[in-house]
Amino acid sequence: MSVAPSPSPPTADVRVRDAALEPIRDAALAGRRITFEQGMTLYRTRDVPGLLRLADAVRARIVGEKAYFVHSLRLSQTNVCYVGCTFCGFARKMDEEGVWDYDLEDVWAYVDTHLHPDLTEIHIASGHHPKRPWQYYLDLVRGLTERYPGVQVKAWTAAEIHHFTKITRPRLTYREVLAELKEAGLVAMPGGGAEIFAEDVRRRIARAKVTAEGWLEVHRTAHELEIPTNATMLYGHVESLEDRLDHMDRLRDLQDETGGFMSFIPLAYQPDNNPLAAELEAMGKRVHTTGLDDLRNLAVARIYLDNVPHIKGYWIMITPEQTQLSLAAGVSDVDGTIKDERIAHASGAVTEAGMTEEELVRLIQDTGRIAVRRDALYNEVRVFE
Ligand code: V47
Repeated sequence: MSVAPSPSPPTADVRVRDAALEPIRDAALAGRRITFEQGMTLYRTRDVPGLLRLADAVRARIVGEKAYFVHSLRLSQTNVCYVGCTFCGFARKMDEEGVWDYDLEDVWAYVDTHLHPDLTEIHIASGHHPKRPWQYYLDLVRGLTERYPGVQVKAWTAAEIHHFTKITRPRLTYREVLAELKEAGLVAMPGGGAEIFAEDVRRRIARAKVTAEGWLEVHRTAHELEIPTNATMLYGHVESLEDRLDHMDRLRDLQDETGGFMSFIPLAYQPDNNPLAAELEAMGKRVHTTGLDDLRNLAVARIYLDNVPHIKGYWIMITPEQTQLSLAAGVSDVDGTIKDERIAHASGAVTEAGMTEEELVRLIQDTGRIAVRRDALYNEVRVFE
């Protein structure tokens, strides 16, 4: 399957001051692949303006001048989770204070509260619940699909798909779980749970989560079943720049095989109320990502991931202001209205939990780009001229 948009004509002449960027620029603008070493050169260059200009030109070559958003609702039907990732401030044990766990009727009531005529996508993000049976998840997807026609269900990370295989008896495979979810109405999968693939870092921050190979295998299987997906990368904690590029490299390889990734979303680590934050603080190292690192990271992703259609600036984690700047650094998607984000906010995100469509359109249009409301599969719903 392929979800690539049609490319616009190559962009001419991008000035760079760092001579090491010149061969990378020439390759990237001609649509030739850059190497791992060249990717590291992008991360290490002091010519950040040159890097951002190049990423912007690559974005123009791959996507054109449209910038996308979705009218979406985030649904976290529970925060019960027994995985124990150290970067997470969202998860609670079943008897802990602050826990919630919606029955299906609670889910319908929640969606009814947030329903809007333009709502296009419900993006479900939750935890690994030890007691909910497999049937609950199927009923949830089927119920949302039947009750809210025209609303697409984008649900569950590869980590949760892995969890579902463990709660089924007899144990279902990734393919069987995904096929049943698709049959119930699932149209796409979000990119969470990827964290960082590098094994030493993954062991340190997400020891009990699906492995890197497992995460990639779930997405490979989803793509084979024609379920398009996204991919994320959690950065700004204990990973190295090599770890970040290694992460993108594994995604680029899988995308060569399947073509099923729609977008790549770097997730800036939110360092409040989670065990990793306390660990880093004890080492005198607790820091938020800097605006410069956020932009550099998005720019490297745009140039390195030459086969992924969109790079997403996630305003919830990097702020709307920084997301607006990121539109000049390779970004072609700003996620969506969201309305009720809980995961990043549990770890101290300083943004609102949602934005209006008008705010998102203005955020895009003020940069001179064309705002487009899309659906979960990047079909255009409305172009704002
Ligand atoms: O899987 C958890 C991450 C993810 C923290 O596919 C954290 O369109 C930063 O996957 N700091 C959920 N990140 C969000 C997610 C996502 C977001 C936007 C768009 C899409 C998409 C997917 O958030 C989790 C985990 O990787 N996360 N805690 C934290 N403290």
